[in-house]
Amino acid sequence: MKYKAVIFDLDGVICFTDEYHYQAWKILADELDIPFDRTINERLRGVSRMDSLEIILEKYTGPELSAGEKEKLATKKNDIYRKSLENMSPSDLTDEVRETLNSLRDKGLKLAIGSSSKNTRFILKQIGLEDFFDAISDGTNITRSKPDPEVFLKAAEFVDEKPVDCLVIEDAEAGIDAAVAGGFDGAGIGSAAGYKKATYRLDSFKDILKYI
Ligand code: B16
Ligand code: MG
Repeated sequence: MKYKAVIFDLDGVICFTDEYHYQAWKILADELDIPFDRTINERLRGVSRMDSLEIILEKYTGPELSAGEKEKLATKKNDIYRKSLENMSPSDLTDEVRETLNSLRDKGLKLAIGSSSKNTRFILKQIGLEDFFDAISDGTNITRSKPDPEVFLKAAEFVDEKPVDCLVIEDAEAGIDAAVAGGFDGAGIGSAAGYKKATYRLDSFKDILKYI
């Protein structure tokens, strides 16, 4: 096999919480009279909560916001988002993802999560994968957001493998950039499928099996 471990991004790869992120940011943006649409939302993929807020505030024209007010806005968005997550269940995991993960495990690969989200463990619990992965690197153990490679470097360290022996699966261009910056091969899926910096293009999750 070409790799010893696979590091999965979470939102947009294992499950689809991206729509919930969009809906929650949209409520906040509307309240602040900020133009916000799905094109701007694409820029938030893989980006941390506070960095996402800064992107949304680029079009804000109201009175200047203090750091504390920005924290409050981010918390408000997260409260709305968490309410949506409460409705998630193991049925939000597709058969294709479940079967592919099991095949990769059967082949002896180490499997890890590399997500910017501070809600990672809650989401994994909701979809019934809380005990599945060998390691979880997420927004709670990093100080720099993708495209910085920190989250993936930590994931590789947690499974005790070198970046060159790990394949990163990502739906965000910022995530593929992070993989490249860390010395990982990166497979792009969804929004990152056609990204030129990706080592592989995944038209479907099960395509991972072609490249390991
Ligand atoms: P949270 P990923 C990312 O997850 C999302 O793509 C991004 O939209 C979000 O802002 C970020 O997590 C932080 O999420 O607010 O839950 O900490 O794609 O890296 O799994
Ligand atoms: Mg993602």
